[in-house]
Amino acid sequence: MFCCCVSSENNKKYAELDSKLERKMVESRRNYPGHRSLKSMDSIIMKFPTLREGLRNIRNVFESYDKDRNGTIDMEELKKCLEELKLSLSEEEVKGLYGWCDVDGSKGIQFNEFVVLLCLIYLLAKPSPKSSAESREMGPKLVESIFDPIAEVFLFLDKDGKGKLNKADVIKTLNNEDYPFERSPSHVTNMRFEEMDWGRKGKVGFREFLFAFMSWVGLDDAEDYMSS
Ligand SMILES: [Ca+2]
Ligand SMILES: [Ca+2]
Repeated sequence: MFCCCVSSENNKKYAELDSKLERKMVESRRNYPGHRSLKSMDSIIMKFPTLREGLRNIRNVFESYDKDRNGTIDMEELKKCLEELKLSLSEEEVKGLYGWCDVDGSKGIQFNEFVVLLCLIYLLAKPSPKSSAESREMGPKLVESIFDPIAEVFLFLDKDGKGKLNKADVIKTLNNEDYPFERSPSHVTNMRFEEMDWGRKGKVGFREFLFAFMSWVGLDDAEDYMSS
């Protein structure tokens, strides 16, 4: 019974984070004009090698903060990491995001969860582009260079601009006659959407999108963490 209360408390917290992120994605349309220059899935696939490179850099960050080398980042390790990357959120918020991104419930953050967590913290903690203009240290630049383009892909797919992806729009974009996504038949694009749509609600938030997008981009060492 105790467990039950804790999980409904968490569910409430996660629902709040979900709507916060949704609002953030709506607001972000102004901050990321780059999504308007994306024309097709092809123009997105062209970015995959750069994104893969960025993910490799984040993997190095992950490994350098996993001090006890157990393959996961715990709360203490995360705090140090956020300090150095100059990403600031309240402790409460970081805890909420930590649980929200620990999707396998292992109580530790593996690499793919870490990428999502870092990206959400970056988006939710990010001040307006103008006020952050003076801080261009290596850390923030590393996260910007990978997460800004990924946010643009999401905004490109979010055709109605409501902060969530809806099935009809995504399938239409992936099946664009001029640029079919990997020339996939429609059942494959359907599957692509379902990979993201965990709750089977026909709507996908940025967090679910990120997990799926990382596997689309692929990593050389993807098996290391996908199978673990
Ligand atoms: Ca660790
Ligand atoms: Ca985990």
